Parts: sequence; structure tokens; C-alpha cells
Amino acid sequence: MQSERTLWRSRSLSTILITGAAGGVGTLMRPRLARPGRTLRLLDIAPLEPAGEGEETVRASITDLEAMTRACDGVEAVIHLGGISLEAPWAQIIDVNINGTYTVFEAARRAGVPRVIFASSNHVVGFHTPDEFPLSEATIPLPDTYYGVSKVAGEGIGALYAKRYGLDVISIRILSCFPKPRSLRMLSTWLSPDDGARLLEACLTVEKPGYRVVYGVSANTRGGWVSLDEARALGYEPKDDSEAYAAELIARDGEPDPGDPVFTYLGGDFTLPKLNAENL
Ligand code: 15L
Repeated sequence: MQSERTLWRSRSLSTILITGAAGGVGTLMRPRLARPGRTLRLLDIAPLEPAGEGEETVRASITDLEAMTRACDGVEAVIHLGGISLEAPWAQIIDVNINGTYTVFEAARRAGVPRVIFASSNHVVGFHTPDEFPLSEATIPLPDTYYGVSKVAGEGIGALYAKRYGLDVISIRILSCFPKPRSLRMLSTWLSPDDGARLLEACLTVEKPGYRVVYGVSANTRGGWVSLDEARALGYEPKDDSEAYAAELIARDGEPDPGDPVFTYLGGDFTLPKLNAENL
């Protein structure tokens, strides 16, 4: 007889709602999370590519509680990627990222969805310095932007819904998820799309995680900025390494200079004065 653990792991999780599915990470994850017997319900306020086999599309705002509750109907897990992914004026951050994330969790609760995976960010802890590396789940938040503050709030909302209502909630502090590293910093912070999908699959299938905070990053030779222990405890094993792109990036940008302000803090250029309030 299969144990409960094996049964949970072998399930395809028949319907998964992905918010922000038209965005950068959503677009990368869409083909990678497809499985036989699984429906990906892809939600975005922006236009989505037409639904293929095993897909449904929903045009809605993550701030619309009624629409979100309908979108959560029959869903076994929500992957919440939606929201503004860069620094923006406070009013926009409050509306889309903070109110939107509250709305996603509340819709999930109302519809009886048992699990929410929240795309948090390294910018929750962006003002930590290299002498503190590797940062862990226990590192205190030092957000570097209003955007980072919204991810702290999102983690808090997730913790509330996990503890008060019993949802399984995993906040992933994603470092840099792009098809390939775009900068010298990303040689340390890259999360390859395939590793991103591996991490999400681990978050979807691990048995009864309760509330967790993990970092999302590949096995980069120049990494070590954040702990992978928390993600590994969920069953994630990264396979990719940004080193494959190092020569190309160094030929373009030169050797990484530890004195470059971009390396002063984990958050890189999100910590620079160009993102001070007067410039937004
Ligand atoms: C993030 O949270 C952003 O959404 C993304 O655009 C990248 O800038 C990333 O962090 C990063 O730190 O590289």
C-alpha cells in the first residue's frame, strides 16, 4: 500500500491557478509546469497566449476578490506570481502588491484551496551585506524598496493565513529568474527557469509543509549568498549553474569588482539612490 506521502507526491495536482501568468516568470513556468492530467489555470490582467491543451486562461485583476474567488474554484494550489515586479510609487505598490496579495489569500481561503505558493523576493532582505552571507530564513527583513516592503507584507499575509486558517503556504524569496544571467551580479543570484520549475514542483508536492520561507536560486559556482537548506528540505535539488555564462558576461562587463556599489548589498541596484522616493 502506498504511504500518504507517496500518494501526495504522485498526484498530478489536477488544477493549479497561476497568477501573473503572462509575466516574465509566469511565461517561463507555463510550459515547465505542464503535466498529463494537470490543468494550469492561467490568470493575468494582461493578455495571455491562447490556452493550449491542459490550460485555461482567465483575464482578471488580483485585486478583484469576487473574480479571484471564482478563479480559485476547484483549485488544489495557487502559485501567486502576480503583481508589480520592480520598484514603483507607494500607491501602486499598496494597491497591486499588498492589497492584491491579501485578495489572493482571502480568495484561496474562501474557495477552500489548501496551498498557496507566494513569489517573494530577495528584496525582502536586500539591505543585508556580504559579511552576513549566506542569509537564511531567519534573517530579519531589511527591504530595499517599496517593492521589497510589499514582499515582506506578502510573507506576513501568508504566515497569517497559514497559522490562522491552516493553509500550507510557502514564500519563495526568488533571486533572479531569467532565461540566462543578465549581469555580473546574476552570476551569483541566477535562478534558471528549469530550477525555478523544479523548486515550484517541490513546493507543490511536498507533504504538509505548513508555513515555510525558502530562497530560490540555482547551484551557482559564485553563489553562497543565501542558504539552500530550506529549499532542499522541501525536496528541491538545483541542477543549473550560471558559470556556463561567466566568460560571456566577463568579456562584456569585465571582472566583477567587489567595490562596485551593486555588490554592497544583496539587493544590488535596487539599493541604489536612483530608486529614492524623489526619483519615482
Ligand atoms: C526581483 O524581485 C525582481 O522582480 C526581478 O526583476 C529582478 O530584478 C530580481 O529581483 C533580482 O534581484 O535580480
